[in-house]
Amino acid sequence: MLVNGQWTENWQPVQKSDADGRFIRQHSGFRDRIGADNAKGFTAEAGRYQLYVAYICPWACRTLIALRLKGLEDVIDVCAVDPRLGDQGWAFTGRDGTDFDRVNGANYMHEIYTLADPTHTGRATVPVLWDRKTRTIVNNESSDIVRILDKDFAALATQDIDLRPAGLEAEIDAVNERLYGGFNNGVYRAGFAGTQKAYEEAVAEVFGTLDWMEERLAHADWLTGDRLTESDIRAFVTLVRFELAYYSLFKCNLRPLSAYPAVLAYLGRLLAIPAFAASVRPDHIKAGYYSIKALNPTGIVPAGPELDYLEPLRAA
Ligand SMILES: N[C@@H](CCC(=O)N[C@@H](CS)C(=O)NCC(=O)O)C(=O)O
Repeated sequence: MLVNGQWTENWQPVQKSDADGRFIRQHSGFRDRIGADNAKGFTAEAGRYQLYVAYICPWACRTLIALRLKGLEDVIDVCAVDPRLGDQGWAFTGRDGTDFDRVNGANYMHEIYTLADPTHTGRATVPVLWDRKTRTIVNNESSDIVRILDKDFAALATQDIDLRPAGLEAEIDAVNERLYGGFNNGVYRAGFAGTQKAYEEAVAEVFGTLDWMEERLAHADWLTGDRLTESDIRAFVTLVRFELAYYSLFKCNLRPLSAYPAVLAYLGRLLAIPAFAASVRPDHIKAGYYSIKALNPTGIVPAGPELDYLEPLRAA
C-alpha cells in the first residue's frame, strides 16, 4: 500500500482486522460528485473522465455494469488492469485483454493515487474515476461512482434506465445494507477472517443472506420488486463470483448455489442482460482471486468449476 506517497511492497498479507480477527475494509478517500454545484469544478462532459477497473473486482464491476446499462461507453473511457495483484499492486500490462493506461501512462495503479495526491496513504484500490482536466481522482468508492453514472451523467446517458428511482430509495438502501454486510463484504469477512470465530460468524451471515434472497426472489423478479435497480447490480457481482472464487478460496462452502433455485434463476436473468454479461470474465476472476498469496501461496489456479449458468458467456 501507499504510505505518505511511497509504495510499500510488503503489504500483501496485511489486511486490517479487529481484536477478534475480523477483517476490516478500508474507507475510500476520494468522495466527490460531479455537477454544477461541485466546488472543484467537476462537470459532466464527454471524453473528460477515465474509469479504472479490474474485471476480477466486484466493486469495480458494479461501476462497469452501471456504465453500460446507462449507455455511457462513448462518454467515459474504461481502463482495465491486469487481474493479478502483484508486489506493486494492480498493474497495466495489456495482458489477457486488459489495457495500457493511455491517459496517464502509468505502470501501476498506485501511481494514479500519487498523481492525485503525492502524500497519499492507503491501498491503491479500483475502481477509480479520474478527471483528465484537473488531473485528479474524483471518486474511488464504487457505490458513489454508480450514482455518479446514474444521476450526474444522466443528461449524457443513451439508455433510459433509472437505477435509483424516486420513491424506492428507502427500500434500495435497506436491501443494500443487508447485502453489503452479509454478502458483498460478508464473503471477504469469511475469506480474510483471522480466527475460527470470525470466520464462522461471517459464513453464517453469508448463507443467512442467501436464504433471505431466496425468499424475496421467490415472489419478485428483482430484489426491490418489479424493476431492476442498483441493488441488483450489488447482488450480481457477488453472486457471479460465488462459485468461481468464494465457495472454495473464501471457504463459503456450506451449500452450492444450486441449493437456491430462485437465486439461480435470478442470476440467469441478470446474465441475459448484455451490460451484466459483458462485465464477467471468469478467467480474470479465478486468476485474480487465486493470486492472493496470503490465501493461496502456490498461486495455482483451479481448473474448475464448470458452471452451466456461465455457458451463455462462452457462446457470446
Ligand atoms: N470501497 C471500495 C473497495 C474497493 C476494493 O476493495 N477494491 C479491491 C479490489 S476487489 C482493491 O482494489 N484491492 C487492492 C488492495 O486492497 O490493495 C469500493 O467499493 O469502491
